[in-house]
Amino acid sequence: MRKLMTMGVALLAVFTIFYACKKANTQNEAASTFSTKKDLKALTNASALNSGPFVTAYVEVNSNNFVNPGCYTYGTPAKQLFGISVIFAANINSVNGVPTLSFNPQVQDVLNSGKVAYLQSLGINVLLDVLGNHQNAGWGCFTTYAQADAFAVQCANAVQQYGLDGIDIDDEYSTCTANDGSLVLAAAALRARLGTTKLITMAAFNQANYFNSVYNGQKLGDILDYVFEQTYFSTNYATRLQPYINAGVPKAKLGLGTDLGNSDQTAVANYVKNNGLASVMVYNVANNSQTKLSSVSNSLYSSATAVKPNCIDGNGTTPPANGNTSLLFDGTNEYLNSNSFNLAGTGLTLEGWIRSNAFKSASPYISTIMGIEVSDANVALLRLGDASLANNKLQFVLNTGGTTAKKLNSATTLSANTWYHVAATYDGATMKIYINGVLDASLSATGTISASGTFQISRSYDANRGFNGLFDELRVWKTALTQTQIQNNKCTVATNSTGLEAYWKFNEASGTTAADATGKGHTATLTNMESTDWSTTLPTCQ
Ligand SMILES: [Ca+2]
Ligand SMILES: [Ca+2]
Repeated sequence: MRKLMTMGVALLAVFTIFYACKKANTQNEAASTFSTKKDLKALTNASALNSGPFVTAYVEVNSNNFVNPGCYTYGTPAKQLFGISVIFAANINSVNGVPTLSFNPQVQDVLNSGKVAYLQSLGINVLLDVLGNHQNAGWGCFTTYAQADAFAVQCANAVQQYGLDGIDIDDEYSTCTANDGSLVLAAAALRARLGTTKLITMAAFNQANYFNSVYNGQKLGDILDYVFEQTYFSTNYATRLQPYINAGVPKAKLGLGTDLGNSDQTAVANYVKNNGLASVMVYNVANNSQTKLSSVSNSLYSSATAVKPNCIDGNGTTPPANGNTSLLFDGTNEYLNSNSFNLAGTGLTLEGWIRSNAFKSASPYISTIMGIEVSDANVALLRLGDASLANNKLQFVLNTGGTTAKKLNSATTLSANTWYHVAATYDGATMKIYINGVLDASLSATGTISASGTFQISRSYDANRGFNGLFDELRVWKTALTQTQIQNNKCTVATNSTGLEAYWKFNEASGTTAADATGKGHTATLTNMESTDWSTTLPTCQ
């Protein structure tokens, strides 16, 4: 059907959108992250999906901007409304009789645009819906594992190339002869090719017939992460879902769909919440969906849906072409305030990318990177300079007991206008500073960290200790990373990594807040700053 739209015939387009509305999409779950260097963008934010019912956006990208799911939030501080956003849709075409993964120009544009990485930077999992196209090829047509695997390889290559979080199986609009055993072959082949860190979901439309077949001891419901039921025209939700439950799909994998053209958003969300289902699936998220999305968020989270300023349809500067920005500080009164949290324990890492425009030229010669500083007895701070330290040397200040903080200074002097990856760790025995992944300095220390209070970036103690330059990829860990971990994850890291407490990617490109990609709520608020402080000057690794 996507193909038809690319023909640019208005009537066909209207028909197509109407027809597509019968359908919905999918979702997924599970998975964590990983990553080879090649695959850095393909971080899966799936851990966020496990904390309760989540909301899935299904976006018809022929007529809607794929930025929009990132614009809807709820709660205070604001959280992203969607856990998953699905690109609708790629196609399965028949090319010389071979099922072939195909992208129309609109889908190709989304894949190339940086919008995938942008939504991922907000903690949203991005999936590609793959749909039949009125040709003799489709998900339901495979009769052997080898056939299914040949197509699964194409899907896996696309996931790798475009940094996606997974594939949404959508068995519609194929003219092939379908058989009930095809889908379990397809899902098994996809799982083998994608591994367990990617999501595999299904948009299901009266298709419970596929769920009883067994391959290698597994049924379709065993392999899929989520099944999204999408016969929107019925409000008998129990009847819609029961065939899948009967075929072995656990409720915790089921999503229930609602079409924004209908008015049952509250009823669907209540049903999801009250029956332990995984997700509310929303078709079709557009630039004017706020009111109906509010019905969903009010039910699930007792909070209306808000819209970020200068975001809808990519207005303002969201997102930049490459889906990545950093943040520029002026060295005077500009800083970020996060919330108050407690770093007590015997493990800590503060790390990130810094690029100084100029080092502090007046006493106390301090340029703050980040941390908590309440007093000498309550401090965990990474900065440049001190009263008795050069203004271009790093200093790691930490209280691990008593009333005096320990201070570890770097041996290396930093240069202006140069990006450095800096990290400070404490493991209960030693404080260390790493620069560009190389151990630079260390100091014996024992005891439990005393650092509880407001976490700030480019500010500590008073207004005269701001940083003049750029920050990117700042992270706080309640564990001491090893040198290898620091070296391997300088550019990006899984948002659900063990011990990761706060993670600011600064990829918003606009607005007055920097999201905490961990989902732990440490949103940082830009203070005394301007929209021009979002910068496209980036560390070279990104
Ligand atoms: Ca960034
Ligand atoms: Ca500024």
